[in-house]
Amino acid sequence: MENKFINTDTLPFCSGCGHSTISRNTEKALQKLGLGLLDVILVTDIGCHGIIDKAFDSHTVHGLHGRSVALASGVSAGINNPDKKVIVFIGDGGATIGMQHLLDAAHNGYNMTVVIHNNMLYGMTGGQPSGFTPEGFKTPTLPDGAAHPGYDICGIVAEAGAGYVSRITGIGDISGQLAEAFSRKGFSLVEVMEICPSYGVKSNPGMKLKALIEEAGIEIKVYADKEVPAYRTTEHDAMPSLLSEGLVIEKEFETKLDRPVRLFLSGSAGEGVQSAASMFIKAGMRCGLHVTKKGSYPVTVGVGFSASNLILSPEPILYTGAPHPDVIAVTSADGLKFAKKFIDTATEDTLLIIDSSLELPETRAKTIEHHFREHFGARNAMVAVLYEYIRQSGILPMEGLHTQFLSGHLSKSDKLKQQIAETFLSE
Ligand SMILES: Cc1ncc(C[n+]2csc(CCOP(=O)(O)OP(=O)(O)O)c2C)c(N)n1
Ligand code: SF4
Repeated sequence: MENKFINTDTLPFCSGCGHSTISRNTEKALQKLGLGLLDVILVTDIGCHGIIDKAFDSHTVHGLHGRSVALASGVSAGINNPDKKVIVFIGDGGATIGMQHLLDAAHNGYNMTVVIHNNMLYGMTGGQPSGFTPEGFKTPTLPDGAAHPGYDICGIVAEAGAGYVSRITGIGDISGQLAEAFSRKGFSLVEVMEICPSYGVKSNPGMKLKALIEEAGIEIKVYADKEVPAYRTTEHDAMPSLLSEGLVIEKEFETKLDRPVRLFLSGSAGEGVQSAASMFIKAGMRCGLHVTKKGSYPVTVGVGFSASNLILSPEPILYTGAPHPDVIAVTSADGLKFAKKFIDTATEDTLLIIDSSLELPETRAKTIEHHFREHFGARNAMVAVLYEYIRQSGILPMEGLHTQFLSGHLSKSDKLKQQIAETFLSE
């Protein structure tokens, strides 16, 4: 079977880790159900199991430890579409930390399937015991073994009102059991018993999963299988759309752009990088293009770098950000430092547009240098870079860019308007 959801043959787990079994069988189960990439939203938690999200080509959201169910509840209520499949991957550690969220999600019947990766310990941090560690099970930090049995989470969520709950052993083909849970509307949960070879087996030499489950009295069974009304967000509960009317920009101009173009703009906080980026993508929208913008800046938003990763494309764009931009624009020393990783890996096809005040780094990219800061001021350097790029590339009509510029707050400066007119519009 060819992979549809998982984009790699090399999963990021230790050899023999039960997380691999779950990931591979999730792929299989989703295919069995005929779901498409855009039908699935995978919400992952912190922990080894959570690092799978980069290998998943569907929508993914990665949250704080123990909070993936809470996040998924918001996602589920927000999209309010039972035909979309929200899947939560969480460890036994995360499920211990966020148990209340599990109860609430089950109680409210939020549309999601939670897959608990129960390897009976906190894997990523070296094997501390969780609330699910069975009595007598040893971990690196609990060499004498757990003093109490772990929580029976299946019994607890079934009691809280979940429609479908099962505990299974994560060995062999478990795609059928996963598909059963994925096919349910409302809240469903599968607890998969598995092992962490790196810490679980090491602390319990000779351990066999099936024998351990049996000796600990952990029941492998379906705990709940009933019709429960799924949660529906009512108009009263619904949040107003985040898509403000002001963001609807009608097509006014034609463009000759026939393939995606990815730009990485990198400058300093407070120097208008984000505003310039917004102006540019809105100009793209005026030309009927699809656009994305992903901003990056330190949490201390007033200092350091400010960068924006843009994509403009004649086709719909299914992601934000681009690891290999076609154009790198750098207007300050902070920006140069932050853009280093892109400049270092640039190819002969990349265009680097850089302010002349900066030391030109070694790069394979074609380079345009200009005194943007000196001529336009630090605050307007990135706008000028984008005008220069349009002048040289012609990917958008200058008229489209200028119309957007005049409608935005950047154009409030008469001096800048005049400089732009003189430099870019005079020919
Ligand atoms: C609130 C919080 N506490 C502790 C941590 C540190 N931490 C990161 S991963 C992890 C262990 C994860 O264990 P589990 O959820 O069982 O997943 P696994 O690694 O076994 O897949 C811990 C404790 C954290 N990131 N956040
Ligand atoms: S440390 Fe354990 S849980 Fe983490 S990937 Fe390795 S085997 Fe799996």
